[in-house]
Amino acid sequence: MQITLAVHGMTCGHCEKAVKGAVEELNGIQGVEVHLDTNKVDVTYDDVYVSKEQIESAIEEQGYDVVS
Ligand SMILES: [Cu+2]
Repeated sequence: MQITLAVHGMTCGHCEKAVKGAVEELNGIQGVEVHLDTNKVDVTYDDVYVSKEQIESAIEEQGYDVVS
């Protein structure tokens, strides 16, 4: 599975690391790419192990808003 999430509130390299790290800690994540310029996060994952909802929650727990 490959999804692109729109995430509000990411402004710098620290935010990028926080989001990337939180998502990478989940099971079944194959790749995470954060695009600060477009506020997008690309996630590649195996949906046997992790759901889109869990990925969104992990990002929100870091204090960022997932808007799509
Ligand atoms: Cu930041």
